[in-house]
Amino acid sequence: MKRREDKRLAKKGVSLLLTAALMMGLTGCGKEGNNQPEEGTATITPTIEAGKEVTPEPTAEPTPTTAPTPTEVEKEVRTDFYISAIDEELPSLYEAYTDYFSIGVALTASELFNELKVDVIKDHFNSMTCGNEMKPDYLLDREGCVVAGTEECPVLNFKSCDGMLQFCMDNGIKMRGHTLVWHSQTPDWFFMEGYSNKKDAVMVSKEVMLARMENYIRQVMEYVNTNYPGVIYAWDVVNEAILPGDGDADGMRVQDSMWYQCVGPEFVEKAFEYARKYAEPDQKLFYNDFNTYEVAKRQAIIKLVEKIQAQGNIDGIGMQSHIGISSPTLDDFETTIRKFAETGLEIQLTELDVNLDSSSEADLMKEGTRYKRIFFLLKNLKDTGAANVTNVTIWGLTDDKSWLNKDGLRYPLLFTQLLETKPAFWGILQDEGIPLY
Ligand code: 9MR
Repeated sequence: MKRREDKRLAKKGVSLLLTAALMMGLTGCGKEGNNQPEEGTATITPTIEAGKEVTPEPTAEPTPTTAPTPTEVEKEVRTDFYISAIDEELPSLYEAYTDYFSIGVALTASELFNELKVDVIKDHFNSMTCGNEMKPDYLLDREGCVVAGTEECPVLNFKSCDGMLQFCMDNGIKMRGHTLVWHSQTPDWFFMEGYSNKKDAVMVSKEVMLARMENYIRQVMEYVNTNYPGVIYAWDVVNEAILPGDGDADGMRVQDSMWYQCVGPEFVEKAFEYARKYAEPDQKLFYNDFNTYEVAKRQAIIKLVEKIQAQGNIDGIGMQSHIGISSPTLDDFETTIRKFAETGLEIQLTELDVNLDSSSEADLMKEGTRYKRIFFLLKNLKDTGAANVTNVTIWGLTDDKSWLNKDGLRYPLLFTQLLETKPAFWGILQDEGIPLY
């Protein structure tokens, strides 16, 4: 604790010295401190134009005559973006957006054993998503299924996510339930007779699979809502079911989707029907997908959600938003949000991160700008009533833990491995030190 305090004071000292130096007009070693213009005279800054120095006409702007107060000094534009996030004086991300949307973070269960991380999580986030712990491959208990032998009702086990749900309940953090029905991270044996994992296993009928789906959704919702009432506010009911060009006329994912192959395209509608049946009335039901700014994909998603909307079983669209430093363009991003919003559904950015293949200072600043612009856009869309954005979730806490680090580090998040803030953090806060363009 003492070390933290020392570090904070040391940093503060450095930044005050720097700002004081700037206010005094010192750029080099600081001995020509007497270069303030005389009272009331205008400043004249020489500029270089086409290779020669040009002295502009004096402006009428008077020079401030009084010394800045300490408060003014502290308001100087930030230049140091790497601040220990354990510093209690940092502005809170979620508090900054209270009037707009909740701010979430995806975590793994083990991160909650790190007390320093827990402090940072509680300071900055009021929404959480389990990165993996609530997915079918974590909840489905194959041994239990085989022993119980109930073909239509799988056996589940919640030990993977109990701790995370409890943490949220204890700390007043809401959770996005991620994810009920997905082609990925769902074992093949879930679709087989006798829950067999053998090579020659036979797929169950559509009717049995729909019964398994309903019982799966029912049990997840009943367990979570009974044991952790009020924690989950949104469910990703179906994840990534659209993949135009995969063999379905409506752009559904076919080739690697056991759900499509076993049940047919209507598995999505059925999932939402069951989810509505068992969800608490205030829990919002979402369709969630990536690359939503691709035109064909966006169109297919809108067609799909409008059908479910007509049945009264969906409340929102989740834009995962695993994006690059310049792609998609902000225009494409905005167009998608606006088009999704035209359905009247809520919009959430459910898995935001920015894939960066370098950690150079310039690139980390560009990343800060990327985050700043996205949040600036979202605020604006909300302010103008163009879109009902209700949550933005960052897909991870510290850079070292990102799912993107497969072939090397990707620096996509808001905090370094040492829990220091990055320019991305200050970008979200719309800090003046981060350029908007
Ligand atoms: O973050 C998750 C990572 O730890 C897993 O290895 C991966 C496996 O599919 O899933 C990651 O989360 C995914 C999310 O559940 C759905 N959208 C894409 C995310 C990144 O792959």
